[in-house]
Amino acid sequence: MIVKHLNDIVNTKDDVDTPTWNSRRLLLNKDKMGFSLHDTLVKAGTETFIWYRHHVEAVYCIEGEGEIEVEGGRTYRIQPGMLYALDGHEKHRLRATTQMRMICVFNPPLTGAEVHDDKGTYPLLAHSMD
Ligand code: 9YT
Repeated sequence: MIVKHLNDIVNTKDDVDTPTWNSRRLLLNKDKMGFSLHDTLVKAGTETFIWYRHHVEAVYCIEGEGEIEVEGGRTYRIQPGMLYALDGHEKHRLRATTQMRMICVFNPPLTGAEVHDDKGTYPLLAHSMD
């Protein structure tokens, strides 16, 4: 059994900070759960273009407000209690009006090193268990 606290992650290599988001990676590929689990802060007033070409991701907002614009599709308001799941590798723009706190789950699990490349993509560093 694995037991961790957010405080064990903050200011370690599993606390990944970028200009638009700060991802505290609670469970990673090394934990062998088949998914990774992140407590992510999306910074107020930012926009991030994201395309998870190799991963599916579920995102559950627990604090803050913003929106997600799906390329070629709709824009959805994000507020606490809102979930979106990128089951089709959708390209999207994430905008935070206020700082948003998001619980993110990835399959395949991230290894911990990933930040978005110039195409908004994370490289495939781990493989799905299925
Ligand atoms: C919500 C979102 O996709 N933010 C970008 C960071 C990513 N979720 C991560 O690595 O935690």
